[in-house]
Amino acid sequence: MTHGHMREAQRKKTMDMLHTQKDIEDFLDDLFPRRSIKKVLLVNPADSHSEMFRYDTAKRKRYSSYPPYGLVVLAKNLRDVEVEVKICNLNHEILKKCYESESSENFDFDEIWQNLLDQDIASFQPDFIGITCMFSMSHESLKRVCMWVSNKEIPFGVGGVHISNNPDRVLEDIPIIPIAFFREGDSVVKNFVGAVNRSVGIENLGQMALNSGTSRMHLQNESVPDKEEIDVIPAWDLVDVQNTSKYGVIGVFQHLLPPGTRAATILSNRGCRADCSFCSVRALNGKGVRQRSITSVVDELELLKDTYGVSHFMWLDDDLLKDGKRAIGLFNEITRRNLNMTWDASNGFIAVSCTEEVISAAEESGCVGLNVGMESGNPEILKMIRKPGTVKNFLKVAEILHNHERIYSSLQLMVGFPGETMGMVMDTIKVALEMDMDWCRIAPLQPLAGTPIYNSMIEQGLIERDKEWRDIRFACGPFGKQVEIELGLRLATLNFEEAFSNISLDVVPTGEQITDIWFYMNYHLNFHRIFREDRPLKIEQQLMQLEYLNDVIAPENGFALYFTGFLQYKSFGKIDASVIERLSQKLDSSEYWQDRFFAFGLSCDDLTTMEFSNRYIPRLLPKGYTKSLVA
Ligand code: B12
Ligand code: SF4
Repeated sequence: MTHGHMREAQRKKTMDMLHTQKDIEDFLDDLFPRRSIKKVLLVNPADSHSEMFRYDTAKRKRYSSYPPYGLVVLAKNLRDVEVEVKICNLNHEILKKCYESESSENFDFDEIWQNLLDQDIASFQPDFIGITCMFSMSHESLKRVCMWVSNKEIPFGVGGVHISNNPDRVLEDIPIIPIAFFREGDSVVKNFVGAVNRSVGIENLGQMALNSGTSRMHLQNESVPDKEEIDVIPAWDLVDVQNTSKYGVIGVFQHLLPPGTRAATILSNRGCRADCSFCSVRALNGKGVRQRSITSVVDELELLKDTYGVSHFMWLDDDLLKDGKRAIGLFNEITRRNLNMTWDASNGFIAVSCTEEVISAAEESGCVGLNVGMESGNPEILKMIRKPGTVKNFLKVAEILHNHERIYSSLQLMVGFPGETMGMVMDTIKVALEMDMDWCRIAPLQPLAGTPIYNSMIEQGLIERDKEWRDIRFACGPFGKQVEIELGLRLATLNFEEAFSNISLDVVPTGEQITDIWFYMNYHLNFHRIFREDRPLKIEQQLMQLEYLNDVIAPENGFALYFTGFLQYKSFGKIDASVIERLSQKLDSSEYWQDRFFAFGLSCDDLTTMEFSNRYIPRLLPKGYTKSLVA
């Protein structure tokens, strides 16, 4: 039997365990001999583990530092049933300690989180510990926290997107987890505490697995929180919201915010009307959208502003614009209450809902940045992935956004869908160039467990199910593969020009070619287009974006330095010597960047001669591509 087959057999054995109400009672009796939960400690593990965490990256505040929104929501629900709650945000504390440390020698990642967790457990004496995990990439961090907590003889459980998407695999790899909760936990935790405390019948338990190590009971009841249940203001007093954004990044529009801006997040709607085949939102939130009342949302913003001094927020919503009238009502209410906050929609808007009326109201209410989800410019791919919107819609939205220059508008793209040929990718590049948005956020497809595309790719043998968690890395972001390539920690194509120009239009690119195609798209859609930018406000925004890339997001990126130089030349007629010096050092010390600069016809000398000879003609095209790339 192969390893994979053994796991499959184990999965079947544990999943199918039949149980009676008495089995559940016995399980709870064993775990909670006093049958009492009065205090719950909620834990947010660090996003990464010690070997993945890079001190320098954290020091320049590049990692994400979000308030643990899921936990503040759960805390509010637990308080409603008289449970005392404490939140231990290990991700935040690690970033804070790194920021405060004088050097990496005085910084011990594991010691920091273990001590903090121990202190909270000792001082709070919880009856139950709930641990969250959002990303598969954070599995190892979750595992280490679970192992640590399992020595404390306090019952614990885990929940969140990662666990919901991979229930059995998580329990197989961390069998000491007694309880795994799935999907939205709002009502689930209340029923769970009630069942343990014998104030709620155990027949109400659901969305969880009770795991004894040798057997597992899956409790199937669903209690999706309804409109009233989501209409709550989370327990913000339990987290250090004043300082969260001080140590890291919230959203993708930080470059637009004045230094020191206090930022937070807010969730208004649950779920999404669409069902894109690569997205795991439906698996977590079910079908459709549940909308929170406008009053409750704006009350929460007022609280964040007045009590915690937050002046910028990011919507966590997957489909904020589901109902255009409501969205306009929401934005107008923010304007009417004169909150004087800015906001961004880093998580993206659905293109068809971005009408002139909606975008005007958004801008008026403080929107400074938004993403539009497009993913592909090829109609066949759009249909296959079930993306809402057509090429015509996308072009129309771009036209609307061009009338709102104050909003920095970006486009979300993906590459590497099954069956997607190089020719289809070129369609995406063409449409994106025509849309001429301020930035494109391009992600190679990462099939996520629990999504339709993941299942179909497993069936087609395109991916393996049992990949080790440790090997799971998303392509982009601070822990992503691309950063490692640019830092020289991962292998890269040696001769980019040769490799790229040999990709024919009718082939479906390999994984390695996708990395090069991503690079090509990033150059053309984000950097080369800057040569054509003439609008003064946009030049100002792009300079802020590039400087933020140079200092925080990607100091390893040669293009960001080159185009900072170009925009300085365009704005002021001269270029800072420090920019030229940094670029020259980078090119001298990196064969990778020398090769890429050569491939795109760029040179550090362009910044001293101030002649940008490759300004109009993109030098590199895939094999057989005869159309013009310039829009
Ligand atoms: C904000 C966000 C981010 C933020 C980080 C947020 C953070 N650390 O808090 C940032 C920008 C960093 C981010 C990045 C990415 N993200 Co993201 N992100 C989200 C988003 C939009 C909102 C998360 C959120 O706060 N939701 C609201 C709260 C209330 O929900 P929640 O935390 O899930 O909590 C509820 C339940 O899960 C449950 N629960 C949670 N914990 C616990 C614990 C217990 C004990 C119990 C009982 C219950 C419970 O109860 C809560 C209340 O109902 C979600 C989509 C979504 N709507 O969830 C995607 C999502 C989580 N992201 C996703 C993806 C794909 C990514 C990226 C790969 C994108 C990219 N291409 O780069 C990267 C990867 C980041 C990395 N580490 O490498 C995927 C899933 C990822 C996965 N399965 O691994 C999601 C689901 C979106 C999607 N399109 O499919 N993301
Ligand atoms: S529109 Fe966005 S959130 Fe909705 S299903 Fe598609 S990718 Fe997911």
